[in-house]
Amino acid sequence: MLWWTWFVLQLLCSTVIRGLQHYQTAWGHYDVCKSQIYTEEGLAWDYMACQPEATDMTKYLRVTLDPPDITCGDPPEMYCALENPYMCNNECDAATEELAHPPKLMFDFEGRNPTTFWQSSSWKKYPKPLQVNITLSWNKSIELTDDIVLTFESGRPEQMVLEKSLDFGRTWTPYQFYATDCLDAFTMEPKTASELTQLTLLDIICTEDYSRGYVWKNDKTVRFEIKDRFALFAGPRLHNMASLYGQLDTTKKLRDFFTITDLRIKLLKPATGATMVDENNLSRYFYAISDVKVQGRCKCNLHANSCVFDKGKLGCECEHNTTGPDCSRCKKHYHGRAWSVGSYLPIPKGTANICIPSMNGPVPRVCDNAMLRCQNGGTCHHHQRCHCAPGFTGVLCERARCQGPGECEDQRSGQPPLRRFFISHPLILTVAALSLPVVPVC
Ligand SMILES: [Ca+2]
Repeated sequence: MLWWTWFVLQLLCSTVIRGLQHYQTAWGHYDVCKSQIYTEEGLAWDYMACQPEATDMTKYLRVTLDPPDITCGDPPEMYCALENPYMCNNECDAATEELAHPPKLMFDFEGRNPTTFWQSSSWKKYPKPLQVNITLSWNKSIELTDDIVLTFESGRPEQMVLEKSLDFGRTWTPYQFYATDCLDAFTMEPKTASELTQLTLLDIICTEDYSRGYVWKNDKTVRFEIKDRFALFAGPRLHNMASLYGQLDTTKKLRDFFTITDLRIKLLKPATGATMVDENNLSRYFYAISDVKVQGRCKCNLHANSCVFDKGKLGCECEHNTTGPDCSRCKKHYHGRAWSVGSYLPIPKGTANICIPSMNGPVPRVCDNAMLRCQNGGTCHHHQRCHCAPGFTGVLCERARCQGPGECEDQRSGQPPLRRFFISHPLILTVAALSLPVVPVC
């Protein structure tokens, strides 16, 4: 009988834990930076790690082309189809709106028919290479959350490189190489993103998957596979984001891999279709891109849940007493401890790692009875210091005063339990409700 009870309890316990794990997978939105809670000392703030929602980042970029006059239409030019050199009805004229193909048409609303696209001038100077750099700048660190997708209106390039910068375009590193023949173009063995493992995730590969324009002329996209890389930690359908967040938390290299300030698309060789370039009809060879997708979010170091675009610049709306475009430092008078990035762990709220008031600032606003309350029965004195109740210490009286080994535990056990009632976060209410029956069983 005892054995049977033990078995049932174990079963119940593991079911509940599995249930909680299932719920946890749906958590981790990190969309709330703080919520008001009711403690025995009154209303106070509970702080959580938070980040802005992922969105279409192409709305906020600046595009530059190199060479700057590479866009077609000045002077007007007629283009022929790659597949049919006698079909030459593609006219580009920069002075006529309907016939112009400026760079902004890579980022306009999709779904128009016919599609709108940027187009380069043709390969008139063959055999001199036709090369174009397209640089996308955000002037702000952003974190990629989905695949980068380029859709070509022309054939996909035979050779190209996608590069990234983390320092506003001062230095560049490759993200991925693309070629019809990786060995020939870049002396690299061809690979695909699906061959990557947790150990090789940060490897820079050359892929032939997106360059076979002639054979696969209906496939017009070139990708940089962010989700395949996420899936190496979070599982094929990204159901275990907790695992990914755990990795991002502990591995700065991994976090930096998905963070950019700029992207550069280096178009090195246009689609030529056949093996030999037809020198008598070079207007068949050019680049044209109809759409660029970049999904991501502002990097705010888990200290902001919104990011605003003001006067042409993105900036985090920092919480947790932090400041700066990325919330990467403590604001004035809040240097009571070193700034620290927020943490995704523990799921689901993470750890806010807020900046706390300075001990010796010129105007040390330690407590204000609203956002910054003295804890554990302490009282705020002229906004400048907390008078702590006996047995407590710290800027906000947040710590038990310990004089010798074991004394803290005695003091804490002597205090009534600190009960917290979460009142402004329905998710946490759910968590609390789910957690309650678990404790006595497990
Ligand atoms: Ca377009």
